[in-house]
Amino acid sequence: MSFKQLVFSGVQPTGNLHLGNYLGAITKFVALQETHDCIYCVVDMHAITVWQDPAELTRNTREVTAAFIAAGIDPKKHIVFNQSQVTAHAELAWVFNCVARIGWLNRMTQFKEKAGKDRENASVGLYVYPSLMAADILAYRATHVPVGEDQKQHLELSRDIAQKFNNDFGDAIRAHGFGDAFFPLPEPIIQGPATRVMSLRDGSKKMSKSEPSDYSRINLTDDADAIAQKIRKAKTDPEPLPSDLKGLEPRPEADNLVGIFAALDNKTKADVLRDFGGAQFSGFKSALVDLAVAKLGPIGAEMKKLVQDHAYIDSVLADGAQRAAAIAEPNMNAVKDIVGFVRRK
Ligand code: AQP
Repeated sequence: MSFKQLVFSGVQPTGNLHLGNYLGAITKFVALQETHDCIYCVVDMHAITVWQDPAELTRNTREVTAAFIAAGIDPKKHIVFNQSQVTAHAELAWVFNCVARIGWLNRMTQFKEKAGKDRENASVGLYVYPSLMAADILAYRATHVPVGEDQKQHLELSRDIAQKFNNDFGDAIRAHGFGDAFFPLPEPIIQGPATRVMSLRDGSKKMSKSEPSDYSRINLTDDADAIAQKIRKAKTDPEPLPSDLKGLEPRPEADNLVGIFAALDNKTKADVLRDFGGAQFSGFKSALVDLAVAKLGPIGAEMKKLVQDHAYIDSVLADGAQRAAAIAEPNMNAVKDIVGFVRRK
């Protein structure tokens, strides 16, 4: 069965939105608007899988929404909303909790990293996070999901859940007239030179919201001085930049800065090395500061302005939620029929 192409993705409102989120996800969201119908979600229910201060959660939800709009997402042509306003996410996640296997969830590296050594004390929500993520995507029967490299494993699990649902309920799916498969197997879109932006302090760790050192990341709300300082202090090695990609392989910090430059300038890493091969880091970092300030400065300024306007942001989310629910609810009703739940008609 062929499914209408539809893009879905989400960002958690957990504060410190950074360059990794921007290059790995949000720039892809913006580009896909030209070719696809898109649904972009502020995933507040995912956020509470680890403790969130309630007032901060509200503030961060508005901030991610402002970032989407400031980066160029059009909430009128496409859909922007926060997850908790559409009940189908939680309803479908429960069904998927009963489809996914414990053995599948036990393999998830994000849970292992976030739960750390004190696993017994992690929330149940953190453990079943991937079921909710599958529900986010499949409530809309979305076919394409732009994400950073770190979400690849969760996307594979979403495909496994969709496949098992289609198999387990195959007879009912056919009986209700949906052909051989009710859910598409969603495809990740993980492309370009910055699918895994690394910490500016340590080229072996991903740039992350929760890293205590603010010097490890460029926040989207950083002003020009902060961007310049962080790039100038970024860890490097003493060698000049290499002239080809092979030369970047053993040099994670150099590789990261070249990848960031390439993504910000819409180029490949090879293009960047053609221009800067043999250059010292001081000169390359100055060019990167100019580029990052030119690209991120206007977005940060617009974000800060938009986020003040609670009435506008909340109206975008309410309108988006209404349009999202209009797609998700019929799908959820079909799932209930397929599973055999008696429902109010
Ligand atoms: N470093 C990164 N490089 C490229 N893409 C990244 N993404 C996240 N970090 C990088 C992508 O951004 C999208 C939204 O991410 P998220 O909000 O779901 O999660 P997060 O940024 O990983 O933040 P957490 O989990 O709140 O905090 P940390 O990282 O501190 O544990 C996703 O598409 C993601 O791939």
